[in-house]
Amino acid sequence: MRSSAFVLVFLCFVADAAIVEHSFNVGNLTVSRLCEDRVITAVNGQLPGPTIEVKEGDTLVVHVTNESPYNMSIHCYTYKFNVTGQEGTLWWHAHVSFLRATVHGALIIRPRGGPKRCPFPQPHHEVPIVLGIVSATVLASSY
Ligand SMILES: [Cu+2]
Repeated sequence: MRSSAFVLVFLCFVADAAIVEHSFNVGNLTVSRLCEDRVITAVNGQLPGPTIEVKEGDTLVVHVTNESPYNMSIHCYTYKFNVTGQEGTLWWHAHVSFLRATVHGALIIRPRGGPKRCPFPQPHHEVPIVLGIVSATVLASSY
Protein backbone atom coordinates (compact mmCIF):
# COMPACT_ATOMS: atom_id res chain seq x y z
CA MET A 1 0.00 0.00 0.00
CA ARG A 2 2.77 2.39 0.91
CA SER A 3 4.71 1.74 -2.32
CA SER A 4 1.64 2.28 -4.53
CA ALA A 5 1.08 5.68 -2.88
CA PHE A 6 4.71 6.57 -3.64
CA VAL A 7 4.27 5.59 -7.31
CA LEU A 8 1.15 7.72 -7.57
CA VAL A 9 2.92 10.76 -6.11
CA PHE A 10 5.89 10.20 -8.44
CA LEU A 11 3.61 9.98 -11.51
CA CYS A 12 1.90 13.25 -10.54
CA PHE A 13 5.33 14.90 -10.29
CA VAL A 14 6.43 13.61 -13.71
CA ALA A 15 3.10 14.49 -15.36
CA ASP A 16 3.42 18.09 -14.13
CA ALA A 17 6.80 18.60 -15.88
CA ALA A 18 6.56 20.07 -19.36
CA ILE A 19 8.77 20.44 -22.39
CA VAL A 20 8.97 24.15 -23.20
CA GLU A 21 10.23 24.91 -26.71
CA HIS A 22 11.41 28.21 -28.18
CA SER A 23 12.81 29.14 -31.57
CA PHE A 24 15.50 31.82 -31.63
CA ASN A 25 16.38 33.47 -34.90
CA VAL A 26 19.61 35.40 -34.42
CA GLY A 27 20.03 38.15 -36.97
CA ASN A 28 20.53 41.81 -37.61
CA LEU A 29 18.16 44.44 -36.26
CA THR A 30 18.23 48.18 -36.85
CA VAL A 31 17.62 50.17 -33.67
CA SER A 32 17.57 53.87 -32.89
CA ARG A 33 19.76 54.57 -29.89
CA LEU A 34 21.71 57.67 -28.89
CA CYS A 35 20.00 59.58 -31.72
CA GLU A 36 21.38 57.28 -34.42
CA ASP A 37 20.22 54.21 -36.28
CA ARG A 38 22.49 51.26 -35.66
CA VAL A 39 22.52 47.66 -36.81
CA ILE A 40 22.84 45.24 -33.93
CA THR A 41 22.56 41.48 -33.54
CA ALA A 42 19.39 40.40 -31.76
CA VAL A 43 17.07 37.42 -31.28
CA ASN A 44 13.72 37.34 -33.10
CA GLY A 45 14.06 41.03 -33.96
CA GLN A 46 13.70 42.02 -30.28
CA LEU A 47 15.89 43.91 -27.83
CA PRO A 48 15.89 42.49 -25.21
CA GLY A 49 15.20 39.05 -26.66
CA PRO A 50 12.20 36.86 -25.90
CA THR A 51 11.31 36.06 -22.30
CA ILE A 52 11.43 32.35 -21.48
CA GLU A 53 9.12 31.10 -18.76
CA VAL A 54 9.41 27.61 -17.29
CA LYS A 55 8.65 25.80 -14.07
CA GLU A 56 11.33 24.12 -12.01
CA GLY A 57 11.55 20.55 -13.32
CA ASP A 58 10.57 21.40 -16.91
CA THR A 59 12.75 20.62 -19.91
CA LEU A 60 13.69 23.65 -22.00
CA VAL A 61 14.46 23.16 -25.69
CA VAL A 62 15.75 26.13 -27.70
CA HIS A 63 16.16 25.86 -31.47
CA VAL A 64 18.63 28.50 -32.65
CA THR A 65 19.07 29.61 -36.24
CA ASN A 66 22.06 31.88 -36.58
CA GLU A 67 21.64 34.25 -39.49
CA SER A 68 23.94 36.88 -38.04
CA PRO A 69 27.02 37.90 -40.00
CA TYR A 70 29.13 36.21 -37.33
CA ASN A 71 30.18 32.63 -38.14
CA MET A 72 29.71 33.70 -41.78
CA SER A 73 27.02 31.12 -42.68
CA ILE A 74 23.67 30.01 -41.35
CA HIS A 75 23.97 27.55 -38.50
CA CYS A 76 21.20 25.73 -36.69
CA TYR A 77 21.57 24.42 -33.17
CA THR A 78 19.23 22.81 -30.67
CA TYR A 79 19.95 23.24 -26.99
CA LYS A 80 18.19 21.12 -24.37
CA PHE A 81 18.28 21.86 -20.64
CA ASN A 82 16.65 20.22 -17.67
CA VAL A 83 15.63 23.04 -15.36
CA THR A 84 16.44 21.65 -11.93
CA GLY A 85 17.58 23.15 -8.69
CA GLN A 86 16.97 26.78 -9.66
CA GLU A 87 14.09 29.19 -9.24
CA GLY A 88 13.76 32.90 -9.85
CA THR A 89 14.31 35.40 -12.63
CA LEU A 90 17.62 34.99 -14.41
CA TRP A 91 18.83 35.91 -17.86
CA TRP A 92 19.94 34.00 -20.93
CA HIS A 93 22.69 35.57 -23.01
CA ALA A 94 25.26 35.08 -25.74
CA HIS A 95 28.65 33.88 -24.57
CA VAL A 96 30.45 36.10 -27.02
CA SER A 97 31.23 39.25 -25.07
CA PHE A 98 30.44 41.79 -27.79
CA LEU A 99 27.10 40.08 -28.56
CA ARG A 100 26.03 39.75 -24.93
CA ALA A 101 24.99 43.43 -24.84
CA THR A 102 22.23 42.80 -27.40
CA VAL A 103 21.66 39.03 -27.43
CA HIS A 104 19.98 38.39 -24.08
CA GLY A 105 16.59 38.12 -22.40
CA ALA A 106 14.80 37.12 -19.22
CA LEU A 107 14.59 33.51 -18.04
CA ILE A 108 11.84 33.10 -15.47
CA ILE A 109 11.87 29.84 -13.50
CA ARG A 110 8.75 29.50 -11.39
CA PRO A 111 8.60 27.19 -8.38
CA ARG A 112 7.12 23.79 -9.08
CA GLY A 113 4.62 24.16 -6.27
CA GLY A 114 3.11 27.31 -7.79
CA PRO A 115 2.71 30.74 -6.18
CA LYS A 116 2.17 29.21 -2.73
CA ARG A 117 5.86 28.24 -2.71
CA CYS A 118 7.01 31.85 -3.24
CA PRO A 119 8.58 33.44 -0.13
CA PHE A 120 6.44 36.57 -0.58
CA PRO A 121 2.76 37.40 -1.14
CA GLN A 122 1.54 36.77 -4.68
CA PRO A 123 1.93 40.02 -6.62
CA HIS A 124 -0.98 41.67 -8.41
CA HIS A 125 1.01 41.83 -11.65
CA GLU A 126 4.51 40.89 -12.78
CA VAL A 127 6.69 42.65 -15.36
CA PRO A 128 10.22 41.41 -16.09
CA ILE A 129 12.66 44.29 -16.36
CA VAL A 130 15.93 43.71 -18.19
CA LEU A 131 18.56 46.36 -17.56
CA GLY A 132 21.30 46.76 -20.11
CA ILE A 133 24.07 49.17 -20.83
CA VAL A 134 24.01 50.50 -24.35
CA SER A 135 27.00 52.62 -25.12
CA ALA A 136 28.38 53.99 -28.34
CA THR A 137 31.25 51.52 -27.99
CA VAL A 138 28.89 48.53 -27.70
CA LEU A 139 26.80 49.70 -30.64
CA ALA A 140 29.87 50.44 -32.71
CA SER A 141 31.36 47.02 -32.03
CA SER A 142 28.13 45.08 -32.66
CA TYR A 143 28.02 45.64 -36.38
CU1 LIG B 1 26.68 32.95 -19.24
